[in-house]
Amino acid sequence: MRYKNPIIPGFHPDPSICRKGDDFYLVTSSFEYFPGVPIFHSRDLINWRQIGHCLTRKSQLPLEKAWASGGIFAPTIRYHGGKFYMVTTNVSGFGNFFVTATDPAGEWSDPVMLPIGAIDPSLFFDDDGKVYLTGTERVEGKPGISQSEIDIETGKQLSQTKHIWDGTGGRYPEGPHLYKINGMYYLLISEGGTEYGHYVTIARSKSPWGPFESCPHNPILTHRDTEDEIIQGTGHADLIQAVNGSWWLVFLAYRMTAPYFHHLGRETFLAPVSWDKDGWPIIGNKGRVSLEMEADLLAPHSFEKEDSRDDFDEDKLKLCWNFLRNPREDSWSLRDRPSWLCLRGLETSLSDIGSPALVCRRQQHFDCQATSLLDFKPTRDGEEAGLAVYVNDEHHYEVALTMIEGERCVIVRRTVGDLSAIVAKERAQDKSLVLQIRADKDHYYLGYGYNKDQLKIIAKGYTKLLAKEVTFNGFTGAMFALYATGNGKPCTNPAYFDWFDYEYK
Ligand code: 6LW
Repeated sequence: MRYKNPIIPGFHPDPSICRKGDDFYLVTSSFEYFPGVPIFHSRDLINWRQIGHCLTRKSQLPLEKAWASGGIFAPTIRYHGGKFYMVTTNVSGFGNFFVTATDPAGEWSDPVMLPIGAIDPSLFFDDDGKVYLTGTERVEGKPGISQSEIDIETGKQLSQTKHIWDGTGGRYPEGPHLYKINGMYYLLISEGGTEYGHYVTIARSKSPWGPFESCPHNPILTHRDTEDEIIQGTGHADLIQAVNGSWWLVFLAYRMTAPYFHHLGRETFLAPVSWDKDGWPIIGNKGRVSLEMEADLLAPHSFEKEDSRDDFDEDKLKLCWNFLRNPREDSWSLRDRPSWLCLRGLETSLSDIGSPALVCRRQQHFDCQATSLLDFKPTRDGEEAGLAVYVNDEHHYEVALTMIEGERCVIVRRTVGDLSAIVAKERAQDKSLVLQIRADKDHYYLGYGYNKDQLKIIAKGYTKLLAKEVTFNGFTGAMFALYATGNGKPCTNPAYFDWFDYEYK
């Protein structure tokens, strides 16, 4: 049977997966966004539904100091002894820690701190009760994969941190996971860096400490040096075995819109795994994957399709919504005007590193459109509310209602690096506005109107100017954002959004 990749589209990098009975759970990294570490559930590895976040409290996820693409790097999720464990790194906060839960939908525990300086931490629970913490850290000056034994109740190290493998010679050996398969310890990592040179390698040993013997057909997965292949950057993988004994690999990759640009971020992909006669894994089509793949799939288990429209009728935000860093609780409300989202613009703007009055959701499709109805009465120049496609503080396009020289206007502003300009401006009537950003592979089209059926585009911009290749080492991807700002001073009036539509082809 055939299935489509990515299995979780849009900015969902660094996937890690575990299984409890017939249920699979998968987490991804979330960087400067709050809540952190979204968690998904599936019964067939193809259909996934978000069930929550692992980090929902500021005490678990302080992001005040998070730069663009700082915050939460790669997580690992494991299930052992009736408990779920999620371990990760807050590179802009308190470093490495894990949280636990009996219900993966949460709430998750307070952080248990880990005294290591790594990124990409992973946990392995051995049959003898020992627990190993594996990560990416220089040990005795050697870059590569590090490991120590820990007390899983306290996080305390029970051994020195040792260097256990540095891969096959690629730069940045990272993203390690240890497994025990048929009595052998397998160590899966990525090398080459999370760009076009990314690749997955594996090694094995009779001991969890090594020495590790490298797989003779490493790299087991890569798209480096491929031509005419829109899937690029394959790496950062995690192995999982289903109840029926079949093996699978989840990993990150990205889809280019054209050589060599991608703006949706690194997405979660799936490949079937077979094993050769010597007990080494073969991934997908001999280390290659595609947008449509053939596999002996598990029994299908689909979920009800999410509504494209959010009417903000509930007393809490849907799981798809995120804040930038830790939100000021007085900057947003679902109670101020029932069935409307209220955003109270702060001095913080979209081009500041901070937490503006903003909620955002991932753009998950090349061809899609985001639409929202706004009721806002700016009373001072600089007060602004609108709809943006946002990658970071230096890369965003927005269509917004503002006041300029005392006049109520609709504008489109485009910010790319150190260039920022209002590229369209029209007088606005004193009534609610419908704002829309439509996207195809190459452009965003920004427009407005006074009812959804009569919208007009007033500007457009290249998607590639919001691509990772332009945004300087961004680890995230395009987000559609509702926002309000006073651009240096708090707004006098709140902005109210009645509904938000995310539609795709
Ligand atoms: C992650 C590292 C990587 O921690 O990029 O692709 C870093 N892999 O393993 C951020 O996603």
